[in-house]
Amino acid sequence: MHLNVCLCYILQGPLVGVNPVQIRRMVCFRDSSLVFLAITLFYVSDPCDDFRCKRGKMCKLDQDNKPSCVCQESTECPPSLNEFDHVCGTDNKTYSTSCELFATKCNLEGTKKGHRLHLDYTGPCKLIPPCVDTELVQFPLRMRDWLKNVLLQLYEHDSMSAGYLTSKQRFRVKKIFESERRLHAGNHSDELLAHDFEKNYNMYIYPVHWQFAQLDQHPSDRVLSHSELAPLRVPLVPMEHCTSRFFQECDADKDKHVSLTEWTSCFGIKSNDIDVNLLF
Ligand SMILES: [Ca+2]
Ligand SMILES: [Ca+2]
Repeated sequence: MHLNVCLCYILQGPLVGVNPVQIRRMVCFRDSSLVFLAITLFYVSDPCDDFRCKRGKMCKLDQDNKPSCVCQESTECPPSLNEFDHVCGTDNKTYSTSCELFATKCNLEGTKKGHRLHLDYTGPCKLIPPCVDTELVQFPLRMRDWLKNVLLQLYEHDSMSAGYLTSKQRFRVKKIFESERRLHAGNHSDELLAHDFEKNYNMYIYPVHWQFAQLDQHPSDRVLSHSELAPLRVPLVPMEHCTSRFFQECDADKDKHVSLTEWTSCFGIKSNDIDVNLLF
């Protein structure tokens, strides 16, 4: 009878929705006036819980309860909340969400179209003016200055509540922070930025290495893949129309990856100043 009460509770009560495999043991007992149900739940960890799939794929259990990654259907993606969720693909097509784009790419796996499809930039597709040679030369001037300022901001933030930079990183940024010769954040002319790079060259070496290390995480192999570059490139493209061309040309040997040597050279860092120790 008690078992019936328990089952009834599970079917009708607050445990509806609990996966039955999670319920290992039920103990039902009665005291003088009330029926108490004590249900011990052992949450059997779902094999998919710690199983990582790349974007566009999701974990599914096969017949033997083993996890594997399968392509997500774009119709299963959460709907976009607003137009800020829209992304533009390299096929120049606007997708409602990045989930839709990666699901589409996954379902095209093995085809040329799928291989070529990447997330180009955030927001709906728009006309991006071509980047001419003179503009391309100016791009790293601003980018270098921006990297330096991002690091300085993190340093200042860390002075109030630590967390963004490691002690090694803090030590390196401290030198830049304390230099009175540094160009302070702001909109500077390209001439001034070029002059500052020449005058304060040493100050720019670490920020360029730091950004590379931030991106080189999947895997950390001293080359940046298209998807590793994405966190930097994707939000930048709609604002800086030379972004795509800059990173394309950074890949000097055209192997579709940007090596540390290619990266530092793009930012005007001399080969003698490439230092892998700065990546840690
Ligand atoms: Ca990498
Ligand atoms: Ca390359």
